[in-house]
Amino acid sequence: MSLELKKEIKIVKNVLEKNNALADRIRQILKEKKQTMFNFMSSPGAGKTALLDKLIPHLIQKGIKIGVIEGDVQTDNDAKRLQHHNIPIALINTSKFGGSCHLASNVVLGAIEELNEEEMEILFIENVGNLICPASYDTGSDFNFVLLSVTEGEDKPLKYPGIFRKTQSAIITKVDIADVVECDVNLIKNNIRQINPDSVIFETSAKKNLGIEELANFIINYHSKKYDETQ
Ligand SMILES: Nc1nc2c(ncn2[C@@H]2O[C@H](COP(=O)(O)OP(=O)(O)OP(=O)(O)O)[C@@H](O)[C@H]2O)c(=O)[nH]1
Ligand SMILES: [Mg+2]
Repeated sequence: MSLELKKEIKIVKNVLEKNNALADRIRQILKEKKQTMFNFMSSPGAGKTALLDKLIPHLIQKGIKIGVIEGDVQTDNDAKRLQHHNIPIALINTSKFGGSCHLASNVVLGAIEELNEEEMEILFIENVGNLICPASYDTGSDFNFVLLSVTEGEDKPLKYPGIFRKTQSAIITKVDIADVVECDVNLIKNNIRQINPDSVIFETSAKKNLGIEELANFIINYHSKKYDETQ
C-alpha cells in the first residue's frame, strides 16, 4: 500500500470516528431532554416527505410535540411541504458546505440546538436522498429507518446492503401501485430479511393512507419504552 493511500484511509477513519463521537454526544443530549430522534433515509423520491406528511398528524393528535430536521442538497421544497403542520422545522441545505449526500452529526447537532428553543419530544430527520452515503454517517438518532419504494426493484436490498444492515426498520412505500409496476412485495421482504433478519418491516402508502397508523404507533411505543426503561 502506498504512503499516500495509507494517509487517505487514516483521514477517512478520523472523520468517521469524530462523527461517531459527536453522534454519541447527541444521544446523550436527547436522553437528558427525554427526546427520541428517528432518522428516515432512502434514495431520492422513495417518499420520505410524503410519509412524514401523513405520519405527523397521528402524533400531533396524541399531543406529542414534534420537530423535523429537513436535509436536502438544495431547495426548501420539503420544509415547505411540512410547514402546514405548524411544527418547528430546521432546514439543512448541504449545498452550502459542498453539497454532501448525507447529514453528518455536526450539522444535526446545530439543527437540534435551533429546534430545542421550543419544547419537543420526538424529532424526525429526513436525510438527504441517497441509498449509500447516509448509512455511513451516524446522525445521533436513536432509531434508523430505510424506505424503499415498490418502483425501485425488488433486488435493491441485495445491491445496497449497507443501509439495510445498519437500519432497525425498513418501510416499503407506495404499495398502492405495487400491482401496476408488477412489484413482488414479498420478494422485497425476503431480500431485506436476507440482509437483516431483525429488520422490522412496514408496508405503507402515503397516497392511500395505508400502514401509517401502525408506523405511528410503533414510533410512539418506541419513544415511551425508551424513557420507561431509563426512569
Ligand atoms: N403512488 C404513490 N406515490 C407516492 C407515495 N408516496 C410518495 N409518492 C410520490 O413519489 C414522489 C416522491 O415523493 P417524495 O415524498 O417527494 O419523496 P422523497 O423521498 O421525500 O424525495 P427526496 O426528498 O427528493 O429524496 C412524489 O411524486 C410523491 O407524490 C405513495 O405512497 N404512493
Ligand atoms: Mg423529501
